[in-house]
Amino acid sequence: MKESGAAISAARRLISGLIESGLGGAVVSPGSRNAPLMQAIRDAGLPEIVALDERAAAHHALGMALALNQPVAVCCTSGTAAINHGPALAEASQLGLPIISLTADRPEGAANQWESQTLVQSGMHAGHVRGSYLWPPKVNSEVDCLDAIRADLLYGPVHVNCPFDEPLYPSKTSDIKGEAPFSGQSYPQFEPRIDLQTSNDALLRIQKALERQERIMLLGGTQRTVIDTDTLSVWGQKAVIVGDSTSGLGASTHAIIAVDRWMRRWKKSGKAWSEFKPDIVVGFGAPLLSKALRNALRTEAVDHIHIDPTQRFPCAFQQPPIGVQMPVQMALAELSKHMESHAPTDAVRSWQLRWHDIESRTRAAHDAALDAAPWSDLVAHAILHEAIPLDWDLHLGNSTPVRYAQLFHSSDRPAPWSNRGVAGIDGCSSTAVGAALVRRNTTLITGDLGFLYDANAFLVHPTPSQLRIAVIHNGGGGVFRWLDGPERTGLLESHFEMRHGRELSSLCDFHSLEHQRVTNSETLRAALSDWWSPSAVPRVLEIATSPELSAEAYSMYMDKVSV
Ligand SMILES: Cc1ncc(C[n+]2csc(CCOP(=O)(O)OP(=O)(O)O)c2C)c(N)n1
Repeated sequence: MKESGAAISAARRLISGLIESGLGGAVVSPGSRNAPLMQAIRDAGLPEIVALDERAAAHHALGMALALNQPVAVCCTSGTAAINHGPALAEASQLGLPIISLTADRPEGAANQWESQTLVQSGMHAGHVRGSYLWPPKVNSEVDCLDAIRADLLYGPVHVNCPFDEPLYPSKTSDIKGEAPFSGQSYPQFEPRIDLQTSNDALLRIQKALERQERIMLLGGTQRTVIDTDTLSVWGQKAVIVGDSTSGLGASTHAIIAVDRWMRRWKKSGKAWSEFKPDIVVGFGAPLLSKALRNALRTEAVDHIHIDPTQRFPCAFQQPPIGVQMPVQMALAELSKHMESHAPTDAVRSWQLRWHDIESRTRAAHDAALDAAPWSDLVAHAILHEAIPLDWDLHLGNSTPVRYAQLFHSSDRPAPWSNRGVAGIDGCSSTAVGAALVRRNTTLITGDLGFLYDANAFLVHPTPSQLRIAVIHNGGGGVFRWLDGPERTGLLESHFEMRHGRELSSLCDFHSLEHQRVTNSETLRAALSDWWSPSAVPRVLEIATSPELSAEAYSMYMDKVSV
């Protein structure tokens, strides 16, 4: 057997170059072709976790990158393993998160030589990454390649395909001394990195555009930076602030978070949209949860400015926006300096008042509407949101959990997270596991289908003990009862909800997760009383509700808060 040669040294040069570019950790999945990368990661002492399922592994990396604010690599073997990085890369690309997919490959041409576990990997993720690279590079120098990767990581994920010739292993046993990383329940030690920032001169254009308009709406979808309260209070004076609880706008007491609820009351009020329509929208983040507001904003022309450090400038309101390529906090802070000197006119004040009047009436009706609700998803979410400790991060599953969370938002709590970039249910648990491994205190509220789908999230080493997962078990995809349509197909239970009848406790046993099941408000409250106390393994709280009653309770609540 040849001495480990080209492959391992190429892997070492790549990993050390990436570490110089700020790489903060890695998630590796078992395989042979990626052995050189695994050894290089370990030899470099890079904090790492091991995850079996590559789809989950890439989401773990996403959660880690999010919590660390630092690039995180995810490394796998060749073949379909590499395709499984796709969903998390797509999510990271929408939200500008720096994950690096390192896919080991057979040597070039192997796919045509009757080699197993081969497919075309070079450029396979091109539609969902900032850049696709080959390592070692063929055209540019390694230095140029690493520079290009570093530049791309400012804006989102990259894919590096690594065709490796054998040998893939060292000829003698590795002489690394000491414990393998993460044996027992030790945790990776990560150092947070300062945000990388860019700027451009579009601010001048945006300032001019803002000066021309009276009614300004600040509109935020999911993104990872929390906007500071000083900036928000300036915007609150001059603009109407609307955003998802995951938008970073939630610390503003002026912000309208549950805008779907607002829209219902407005529609029932009989008042014309023209009374509420903004002249200009300053938007950012992932697509807004509220389809109703997006549609209303499309009915008549509104100007649109869009802030996005990764240069994604959607044509959301029928005309191209003015794009501002800058971190959201930075752009909003810069603009707020300019806005301070412009006192709002009486017309602007009364426009703002109209929005806030509807919002405060809606909020005032909330408690009574909730009190009238029977045991249901709505009540379970209310109790959970009330109880989550302030020093625990909150992740939300991508179905009704993220939508219910809008109703229970509080400006005192840290902004929650949800994978809203492409809104898949496939990696919500894995993302929370990744975040918990570096932040430690993470609560996830998810649905039963999302939990079952991402069951491999827990095939990870180590598993974070400071993770709490509340699974709202309404028998399947409860969201399909919110939609007008599935019921009329006659396929609601079988094809939409997918009533599965599985015992979540079996899955928890399998993964050695603590499991408890509650079936009403009293048992839920009792279970939560010490749910967040220290534990050796993650805790799962299964909250059983009725799908029919849950749909009914939600619709009754919405009716009550909107009249
Ligand atoms: C990967 C992926 N597959 C399918 C969907 C479509 N989808 C959206 S919500 C949902 C049901 C989720 O059910 P559950 O997690 O139980 O949450 P609930 O609707 O009950 O809140 C499905 C299948 C998706 N968003 N992502």
